[in-house]
Amino acid sequence: MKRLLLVITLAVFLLICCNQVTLDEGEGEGEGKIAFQSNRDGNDEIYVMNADGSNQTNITNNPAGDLLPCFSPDGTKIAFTSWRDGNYEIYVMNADGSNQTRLTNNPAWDRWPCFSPDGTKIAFTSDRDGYPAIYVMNADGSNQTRITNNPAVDMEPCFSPDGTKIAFTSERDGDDEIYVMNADGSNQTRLTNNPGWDEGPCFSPDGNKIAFKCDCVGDDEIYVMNADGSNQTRLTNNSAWDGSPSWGP
Ligand SMILES: [Ca+2]
Ligand SMILES: [Ca+2]
Ligand SMILES: [Ca+2]
Ligand SMILES: [Ca+2]
Repeated sequence: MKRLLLVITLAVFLLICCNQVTLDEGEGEGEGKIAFQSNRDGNDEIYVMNADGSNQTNITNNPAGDLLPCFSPDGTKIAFTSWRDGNYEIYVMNADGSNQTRLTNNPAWDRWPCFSPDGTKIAFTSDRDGYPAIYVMNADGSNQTRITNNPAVDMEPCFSPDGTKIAFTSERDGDDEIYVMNADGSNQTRLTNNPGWDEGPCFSPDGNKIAFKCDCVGDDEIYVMNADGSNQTRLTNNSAWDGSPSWGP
């Protein structure tokens, strides 16, 4: 159940945090759009819609699972995860669904793509080396490089607004905690140290703070902290599930 909740949390987080990008007018097909995942047509597909919910359109139309969309910052492309070739791979397509192209190609699970702020790189999670780790590749799929090397689960990469750092979630210290590292994988630093599951890091637009989710007090609540991990403050306080923080501009 925990694992299911985690997967759902990650999915929702990525859908929201990665995709609610307000795009400058005229920059691309995806301007002002929200990409999301739905199985309303019988299997998981990537949809886009206007920010007011109108014009919801299935842009993958593939019988395999298509999930975890992430808009490029200029709105022209969407990276996503698909099972269409027999295991999870990272794909990219134009914002209208055309030109769907596979970027990874190996029997491991490659998931959770997220563009860098300048659109030149995609961070993602893969277990190709035997354990889920964070990788970065160029946006065309070249130069796929593992930047974490811990046998525990590392996942949910999220670039800082200036592109110099990546926040992520790791189980390396026994339960999920939020970590941050330089974009090349150096200087991996734990930011949280709570008994619960700390997940879903999301930078503030100025990069000074990180929102995340933790069940530290018995159920899932949204927290915010300084980007160095100090001053962790609970923002929600109720018995329902609270998660998937996304920091607006
Ligand atoms: Ca599909
Ligand atoms: Ca794969
Ligand atoms: Ca924890
Ligand atoms: Ca709650």
